[in-house]
Amino acid sequence: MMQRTLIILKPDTVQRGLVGEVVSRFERKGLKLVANKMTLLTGDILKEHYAHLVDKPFFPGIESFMKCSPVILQIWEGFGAIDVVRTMCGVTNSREASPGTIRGDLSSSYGSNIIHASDSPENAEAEVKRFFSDEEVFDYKKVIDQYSYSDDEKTH
Ligand code: IDP
Ligand code: MG
Repeated sequence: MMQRTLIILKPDTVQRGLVGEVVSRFERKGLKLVANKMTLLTGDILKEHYAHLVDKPFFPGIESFMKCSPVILQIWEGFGAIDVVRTMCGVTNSREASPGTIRGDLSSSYGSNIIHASDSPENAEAEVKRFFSDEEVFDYKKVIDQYSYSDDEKTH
């Protein structure tokens, strides 16, 4: 199924100059960038975005880290994109993430772990709406699209 997934390139990625490295991986994978912007996150939006963690003792640390620098927000589209991107990210704790994954290759931290990515269709839909208006998300064709998937995948 064609899906859209939301990612946040976290402050560590912007500060360490790794934005291009991560974006390049998604491009080479065959995913399509359909929305892209830089923003400074606020406490309110972080409490909503990380609602499942607000009561954890480490939440204040996450909040101040996520606000310490602008972040890059993007939406990537592709067949099964939500799971594809999560698999490419690796597990949450970068020290345990497999080599070859974004976190496994680029970070040695639990909190400063490069990237957020939607983890389910329901959350992807909510997160796309949380960070982007309809006019900021682009539906467009690329000439290469016809080579990126087999015919049965294109129809879904
Ligand atoms: P995810 O980013 O892999 O989906 P979540 O459990 O949703 O992981 O946690 C959101 C973010 O909160 C993580 O990416 C990480 O930066 C931070 N985090 C989660 N659990 C811990 C922890 O136990 N210690 C420090 N930071 C954590
Ligand atoms: Mg999560």
